[in-house]
Amino acid sequence: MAKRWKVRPDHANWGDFGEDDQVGRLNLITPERRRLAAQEVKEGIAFCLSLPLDLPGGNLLVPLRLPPTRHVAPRKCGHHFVNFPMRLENECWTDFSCDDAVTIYTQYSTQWDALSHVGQAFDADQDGEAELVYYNGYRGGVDILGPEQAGGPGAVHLGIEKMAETCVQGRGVMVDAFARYGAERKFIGYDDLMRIMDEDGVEVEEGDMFCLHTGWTHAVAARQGNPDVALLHHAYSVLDGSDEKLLQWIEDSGISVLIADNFAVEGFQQQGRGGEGSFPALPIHRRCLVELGIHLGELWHLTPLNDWLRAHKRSRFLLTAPPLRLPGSFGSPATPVATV
Ligand code: UVW
Repeated sequence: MAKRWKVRPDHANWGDFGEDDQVGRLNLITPERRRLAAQEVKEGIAFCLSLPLDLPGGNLLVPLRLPPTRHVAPRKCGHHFVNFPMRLENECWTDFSCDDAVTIYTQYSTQWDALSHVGQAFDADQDGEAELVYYNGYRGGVDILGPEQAGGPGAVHLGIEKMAETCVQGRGVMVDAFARYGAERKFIGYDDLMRIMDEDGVEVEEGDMFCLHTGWTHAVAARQGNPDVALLHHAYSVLDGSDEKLLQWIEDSGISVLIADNFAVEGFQQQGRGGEGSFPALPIHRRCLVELGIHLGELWHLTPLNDWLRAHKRSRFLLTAPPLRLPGSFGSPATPVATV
């Protein structure tokens, strides 16, 4: 089979984990690193890092993403499949049961972005024209299929199930931006991040699962399903993807995944560096998902864990956070568990 790419983007690690790799930096969570992560379990206290999946509520965050809807199976023997009397021919059992089906927009609430979530235009085959490429040179229209294509829509490669198969368990490290910036809409660059980490004595090592606590998700949850645009789009901190030093740190630090308790991890860019006409809206998405194979976790509920860690002068914990093993999906809800 012909190689998928001849040249890779400047910062890409394509091929470094194998020509056909589909999990990127998750390869850095080795058995030895997982063993070290388990040593962070000292009290045996566990935290659920997911919102209820019907939050934020409404669709003001991303109009196309809707809250979950529940359906029940068609009636059977005159009954809905809720409080359904289980029968054996004419004999009546004493059991009743309930089944349901749920339509979930995979990125509506606490979630992982799959490596198939974002691609970029790049001339990887050097034919003079940019094509749509994803991590490791996988292609839009070939590996990532649209609804009009046979077998689509879905990811033939880079689907979220590949992430699930790694189990997604390792050492989490918390950085608390909320303690510095509160509800201020702050674009956090490299210098800001390093200052927080220095002052709080946070160390990040290769393979660590990096978590940024901003307080946004906690504030959204407090609105009980009715958050407004001011909160959703104009409050609390986000990473600043226009800061090349921050992008370089993400690359050099060796973090395995990047997680935040906000929407999109980073703020949308309104203009290109140097005033270019076209530029990425979400440069961290590009560096992480496309170039380096770093999955992004978004809308996680980190505040209770963050507060516990801060009170106990700790920043590290065991994190277990598989997505659904849902073949071909571009993202997945998650119910991550942190154990301290
Ligand atoms: C977008 O798709 C804009 O970002 P996210 O990764 O938040 O889903």
